[in-house]
Amino acid sequence: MTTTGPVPALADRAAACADRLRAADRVLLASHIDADGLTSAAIATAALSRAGIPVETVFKKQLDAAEIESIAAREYDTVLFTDFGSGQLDVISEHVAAGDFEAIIADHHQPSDPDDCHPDAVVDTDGYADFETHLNPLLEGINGASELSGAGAAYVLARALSTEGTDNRDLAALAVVGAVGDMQAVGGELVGANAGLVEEGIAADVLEEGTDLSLYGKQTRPLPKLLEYATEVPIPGISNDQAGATRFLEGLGLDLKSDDDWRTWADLSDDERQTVASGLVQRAVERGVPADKIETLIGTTYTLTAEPRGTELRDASAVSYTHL
Ligand SMILES: [Mn+2]
Repeated sequence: MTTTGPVPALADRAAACADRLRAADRVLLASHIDADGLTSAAIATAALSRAGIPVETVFKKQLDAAEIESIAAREYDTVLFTDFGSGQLDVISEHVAAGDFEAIIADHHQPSDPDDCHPDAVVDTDGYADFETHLNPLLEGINGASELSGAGAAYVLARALSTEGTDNRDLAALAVVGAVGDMQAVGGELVGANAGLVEEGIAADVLEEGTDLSLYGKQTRPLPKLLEYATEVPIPGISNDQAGATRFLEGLGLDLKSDDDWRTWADLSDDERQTVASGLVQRAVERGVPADKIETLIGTTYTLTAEPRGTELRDASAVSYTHL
């Protein structure tokens, strides 16, 4: 099966990494313990397991010489680093040159200076340390802070690990969670290579992109609380004002409860959401909230459609901030 993958510029690197992993009896996966690193590991372990490659995962707060030494002591022949590793190529290259393990790296951080690395293990790519199984957007002119995260790099690798049984496109939802968690959304929206991942997730039916209020807690918070606690764009008479938020919603003619339960944003019909969004924008304008602030009230949302309705697991930003 030949495919250029979701990020064509990284296709050759992804293929080299996938070939090396397929040749391994077992793989030790080391990943960063933050939202992007955890989703990176979830993507990589899923793809490796589906490809029939045994994998064990370890998480590290930071990857320093002592941590890399402890990884080498595990006596795995093949180590996959996700969401870190590029910036530690100086240390990793020493271990590779000593024959401690073969390294595969899927990362988006700035690689080490080649002069600091073991010359037998790395080459120089535009002043960055590099080698064959190094999957990093920066080495191909893609911005690693806004266009592809660690989870995105892991997803590109996962797509290259596709088997007869699966193309791994369902993992795009996790890649989007990682990118959002890595604060890569530009003006509330994923751009560049990240946008390609969103498209793959939509095509695989695991992701929906929409325009919506960009408030936290839309799936679970009672409506008055949703508005009361939404303080990133303070709206006079609503933000930090429970009675004011309730009065505002009642003034729009909404039913705030269904039976005895508070309704959430997720419970509203499209028409009701439109009513609330318009009402909020109108109130903000009337009370003199600056236009550039008001714009941020409405943003692009990424919904994980495979997750149950009414849980924060459906909302990519909520998953990043609360569950990881
Ligand atoms: Mn990251």
